[in-house]
Parts: sequence; C-alpha cells; structure tokens
Amino acid sequence: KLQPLKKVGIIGVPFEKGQKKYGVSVAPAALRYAGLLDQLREIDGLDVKDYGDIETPGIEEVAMENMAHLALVSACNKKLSQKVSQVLREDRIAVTIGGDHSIGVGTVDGHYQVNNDMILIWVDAHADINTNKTSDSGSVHGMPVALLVKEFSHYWPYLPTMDWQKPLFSIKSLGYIGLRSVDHYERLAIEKYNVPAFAMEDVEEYGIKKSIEHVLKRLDPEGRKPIHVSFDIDSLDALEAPSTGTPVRGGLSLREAINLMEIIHATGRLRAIDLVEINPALGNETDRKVTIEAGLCVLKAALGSSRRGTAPRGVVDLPIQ
Ligand code: Z70
Ligand code: MN
Ligand code: MN
Repeated sequence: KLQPLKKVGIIGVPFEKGQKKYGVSVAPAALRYAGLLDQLREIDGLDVKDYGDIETPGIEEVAMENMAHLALVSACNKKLSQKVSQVLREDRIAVTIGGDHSIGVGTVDGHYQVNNDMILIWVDAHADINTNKTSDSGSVHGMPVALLVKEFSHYWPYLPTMDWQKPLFSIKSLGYIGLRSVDHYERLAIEKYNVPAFAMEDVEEYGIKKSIEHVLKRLDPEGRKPIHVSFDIDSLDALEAPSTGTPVRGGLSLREAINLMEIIHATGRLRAIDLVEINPALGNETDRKVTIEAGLCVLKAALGSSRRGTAPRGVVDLPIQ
C-alpha cells in the first residue's frame, strides 16, 4: 500500500508552442513570483525542492500535416519526461508548472517510466484527445492524450522527432473531470473506449466528490495505484480563472476544484500533478491575480493544505503568560 509522500519537486516549463497565443510560457515565473514555493512550504511538514525550469532550445522545425511546431513540442517534452522521472526516483511528488497542455506528453511519459501502473485524471474543459486528422486547430495542446495512449498508435502517421516517446500508457487508465467543450471525434473516442468521463452535467448530477470517487473506483478498484493529475486551469469556470487561452463558461467552481484535490490528496497516492494553461498575458490585472491565486489554491489542496487549519506541531497548549 502506498504512503502519502511529504516531499515534492517543482518543475517549471515555460513552453507555449503547443498553442497559438503569446503568454502561457510566463506562468512558471508568475507563479513563483506570486509565492508558490513559500506557500507550499507553509503546508505542514512539506519538503519542497525546486528543480528549476525546462528550457527548450531553438531548433529546426519539421513539417507535419496539421500539427504545429512538432519538433519544438517534442524537444521540450523529451527533456521534461526525463526530469519528471528524476523527481519521482528521488521520492518526490512531481509538480509541473506549465506551459500549455502539450507538456502533458512529457509529464505522463516521465511518470509512466517510473510507475507503469499509474492512473491519469485529466481535469479539463477539453478532452485533448485529437489526432492531427481530427483536430480543427492543428495545435498540439489539443492532442496530448491521443499521443500518450497506446490504443491510438494506429491513428497516427510516423511522427518525425518523436522516436523517444513510445505510447505505452493504456486508455483504460484514463479518466476525465470537468469536460464541456469536446470535439465530435473526441466524443467518439471517449465512447468507443468507454473512458470514464465526468463532464459538467455529470458533476452536476453526482457532485464533485462522487464524480472523482467513481473515476478512481473504475480505474483502480483496489485503490493501490499511483495517481497523476493533469490539471488544466480552464477546467475552472471562466469567472474563476479568466486568464487562460480558451476560457469556457460554466465550469468547476474553485471550491469544487479544491475539494477534488483534497479528495485526491487523501488517497495518499498522488505522485504527479501538472498545472497548465495559465496565461498571465491575457485579461486585466484582476484577471491575472484571480487566475494565479486559483492555481495556487488547487496545488495547495492537492499537496495537503487544510482549510480547517493545522495546529502547531509538537505543542499541546497555548503559550502561558
Ligand atoms: C480543441 C482543439 C484546447 C485547451 C483548447 C481545443 C483544445 N479541442 N485545449 N484549450 N487548453 O484545438 O483541439
Ligand atoms: Mn488541456
Ligand atoms: Mn483545456
């Protein structure tokens, strides 16, 4: 049985070539500036190590039909995958700060290398399971799940520069929470492979607690497997997290997202979490502040922060006069 880890490793990924807007790459710096490390260190007993940022060198692009910046996306994810594996091998929870959601390829790949029994909870307004044949945008941040799952190998052409990444993860270990903007072929994929997908109307019906409990039970009935959460900030309602590239109305409240993360924390099995798609360049000063604060709240809840508060360690009474 897995025990909760009290050590985390932070990886920043200032990468934005998986989508078209300027600014997602600024998020790791913005979150650090807003106090990410200090706030995590305030969580009872948490040991926080910063592994710095993954830099992607400027390299020559390869042409791939309806798939923008494949070589850059690949180069970034290759380095990221190795770093996530390293953090996990050092017995820390891998906390990856994006960047756009194309970096989910590297985080999940790196996690799978270490824990091949991992399950993946994709918290997002979008399903991110397009191939270059089904995508309307050609942006890789809408494709990471399709790149990762082995059942999709035959839907892809040969992808130059991607030889390092073998899709080994099974779609049977994937679940979704928060969906409300799903493309037609993405919906077909979810139904064909019977992926547990709690879209917003399902969260409405069951509530967030039963929704995540259903997903966890389906993916791992015995409750023993390592959990990877890939959290797209646009899973939150656009009013809760306005500074993101593709805000969608009618999403999770911050309270629901915090509760979701508290439930996952309580399993003791969280081993990796990604926080992606915060774009500090979009919106006004308040939008930026609200969105970054929401991201910090989500991470803190995932890593054991309690809304009830925590009494000081090793102390049984108030200070005496
Ligand atoms: C659409 C696509 C997407 C985030 C937009 C949108 C994907 N399904 N993901 N914003 N975070 O382009 O494939
Ligand atoms: Mn996403
Ligand atoms: Mn999204």
